[in-house]
Amino acid sequence: MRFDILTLFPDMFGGPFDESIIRRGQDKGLIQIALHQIRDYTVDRHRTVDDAPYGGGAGMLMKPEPLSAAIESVKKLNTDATVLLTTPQGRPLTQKLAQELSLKPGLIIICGRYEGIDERIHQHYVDQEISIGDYVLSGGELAAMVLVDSVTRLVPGVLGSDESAQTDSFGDGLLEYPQYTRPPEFNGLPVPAPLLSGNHAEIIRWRREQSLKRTAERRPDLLTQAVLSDKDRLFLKSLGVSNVS
Ligand code: 9D3
Repeated sequence: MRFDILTLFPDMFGGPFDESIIRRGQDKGLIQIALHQIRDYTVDRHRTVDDAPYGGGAGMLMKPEPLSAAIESVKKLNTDATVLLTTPQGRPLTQKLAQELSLKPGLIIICGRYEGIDERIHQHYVDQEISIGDYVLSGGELAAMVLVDSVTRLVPGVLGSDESAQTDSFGDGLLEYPQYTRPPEFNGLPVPAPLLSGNHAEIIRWRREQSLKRTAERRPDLLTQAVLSDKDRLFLKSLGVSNVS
């Protein structure tokens, strides 16, 4: 998978992309990431990338010509790529969307800045607009990094077999159970007895119940979509939870 990222702040990407799984994906040749400074595609003396909105209002917009030139140029390097724009108005990023994007031949990601970009860039070039959640960021760069990270881990071969087994745990749509390592008592807190019992069936049951309890407490919205058994529903009912799938 090739990622081309168009941004006014390419230096922001150094840390996250030079470490850990994204680093490994690049080293293995499974992903390629190229950063492009949008300002390099200006032709005026002041290298202007922003302008005031027609109709007035606070703030500035990214002007269309440098973005257009940057996109046209990068499309030649990443043929058949899907063009994404990070924006608060976009489709919320979920594991399902990351899965879909991981199947694309390539991605071009435009990082929004200021109050947004000229609407004609959306119309001409953008295939999908993506948000990473309902909170306000200062620009699209951090969102682009989150997107690259979530997609990279799904590219076959990037994760080791140990790590990729973990990706499945999103599978039933429940939160993870609590986990413990040694020592058996820490700061007066014991490891729950079922985990020390050596009884595999008891461990499995305890973990499942903890997942269900946590999900009911913290993310009740997930229970309407979760894959549940009759036994799961019975346990949830014993907790007083009934609005489930
Ligand atoms: C006048 C309203 N503006 C400021 C509150 C709207 C606005 C414009 C640009 C708010 C944030 C931004 C910059 N954010 C992004 O570019 C962005 C973003 C986000 O803020 N939250 C979640 N996902 C994303 S993806 C890109």
